[in-house]
Amino acid sequence: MAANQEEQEQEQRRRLLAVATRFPLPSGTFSYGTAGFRADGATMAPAVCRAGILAALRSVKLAGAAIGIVITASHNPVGDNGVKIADPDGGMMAQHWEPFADALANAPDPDALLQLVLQFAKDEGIPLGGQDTAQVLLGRDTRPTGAYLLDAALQGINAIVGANAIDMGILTTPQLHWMVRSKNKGAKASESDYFTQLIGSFRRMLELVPKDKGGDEVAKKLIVDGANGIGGVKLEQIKVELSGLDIIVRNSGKEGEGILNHMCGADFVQKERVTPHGFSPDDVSVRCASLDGDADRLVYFRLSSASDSRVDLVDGDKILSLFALFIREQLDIINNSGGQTNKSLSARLGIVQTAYANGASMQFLKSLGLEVVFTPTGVKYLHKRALEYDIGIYFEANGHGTVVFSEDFISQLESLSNGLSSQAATGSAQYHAVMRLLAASQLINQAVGDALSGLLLVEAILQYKGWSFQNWCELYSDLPSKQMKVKVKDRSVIVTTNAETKVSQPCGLQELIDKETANYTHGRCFVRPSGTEDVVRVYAEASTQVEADSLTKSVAHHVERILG
Ligand code: NG1
Ligand code: ZN
Repeated sequence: MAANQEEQEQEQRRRLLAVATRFPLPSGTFSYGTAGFRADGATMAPAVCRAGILAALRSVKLAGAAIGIVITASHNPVGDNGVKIADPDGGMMAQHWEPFADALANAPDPDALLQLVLQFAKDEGIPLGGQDTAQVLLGRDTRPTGAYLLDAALQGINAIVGANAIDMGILTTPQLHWMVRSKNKGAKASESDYFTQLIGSFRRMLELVPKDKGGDEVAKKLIVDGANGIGGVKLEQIKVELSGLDIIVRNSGKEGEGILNHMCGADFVQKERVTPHGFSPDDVSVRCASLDGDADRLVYFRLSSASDSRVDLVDGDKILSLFALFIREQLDIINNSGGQTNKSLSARLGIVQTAYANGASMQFLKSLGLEVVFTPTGVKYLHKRALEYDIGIYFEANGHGTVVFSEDFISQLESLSNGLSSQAATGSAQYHAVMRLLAASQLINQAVGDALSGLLLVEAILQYKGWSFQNWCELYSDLPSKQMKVKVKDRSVIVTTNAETKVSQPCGLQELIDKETANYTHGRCFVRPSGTEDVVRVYAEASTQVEADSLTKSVAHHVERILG
């Protein structure tokens, strides 16, 4: 072995041992779960440092492509924190690296960690010790433990020889995913590039609103609950440039406005169905939206009346339905222009949901003749499935979702738009529909669900359709539903199948769920272990709220009794 190479290998070993010694492991086990490692922020430094090592290794493995690290615990309480890794396309880290992520995070001592890395590098053919072999972009949200954990991640990255860490600052989760994706496409990838793309494509969408629609009929006022997180801060920064909208941000994260995700934010509004902190009876009938703490979830709502705190909710399923209607309409205009069917564009449109999607949304989408498929919970599953279509739309009921377009479909759109403009057909309905789809593909964040870009797409579509919040709400009526958490000794005892709709273990539990469900009209119920919290989740739907509550309660009772 060349002396130089041997020296570098020595250096690599030394750095790994040193960093692992600096961050001894606390008690408890880390599991990569649905969305990375999460725990009490004060205990997270070792896991975050190891995630830094992991991200750098992944970049080396992928020939120096940029990898992302986001430090956030999303909609969870302010004291929690977490870390997750973005792959070069801006999506979640490939699932086959998760077992290594778990092993690395739980390696009991520095020597075990070193051996694990060396063995993994050998098995995966990762060349260690080179120059400029890895780049990792980092972002974090506004949590108080963020800066301290960012430092742990930097130390982890720098423990891999040849790795470069680039701190992108305090960002929404989807901004960092977008930056990773853009950088690897060779495109501009700064925050101002992100804003330019969002604002520019939103404007183009509004310019394409037919003159007889939109206008004054659609209320311009929108109140946004920023969950006292980073999304509100970013929205405040760009709102003056969003002509056509009059945005007011509440729970904006400013000193004294409240606590991150506490009694506010998308998770709170979707689960509790009551007005978030900071809203008053004066807001009745105004269109409102709620983001979560890291701005990758979005729901809409309206105060039902001045006398109580309940809201009319528009969840992820209804956002998805709005997007699906809009995209289908544009495809129909393109293919059936002028009354004659003249298929210019072939596009497979697919809808991806999870078991938490309200049954009424699934019925509605199927009644439109759309292809609807289901995956387990977690955007990593939904996103992957959506990529199988020319246009894939996915959403979780909680408001996390986006639209992905295949490269082939985008090139078809671009050549169609070129063809139409050379035929001097830029005034045609067909051309406008093509341009709307192109603008939507720029506006929506194709890397990951993004509350800010999703909100602007919703607003543009409402204007295009000339729809009020009420029109949108009335697309279909949600079936009453209920979700509960059950604390158990070991949630991993529950094993599910059929996109998590059936329990295969422990034996007998599914029979009990079936028996309870059979007592209710339109009853549907399933249980699954959470991938982010130490709980089992129980979800049920039925024809009335009282019945949905009672079905959830009786099944939760069985879970408690069997696993408690
Ligand atoms: P878990 O804890 O696995 O249910 C929750 C959400 C997911 C997803 C992840 C990541 C529900 C029922 N589950 O996962 O949809 O958003 O968090 O944040 O909303
Ligand atoms: Zn989130």
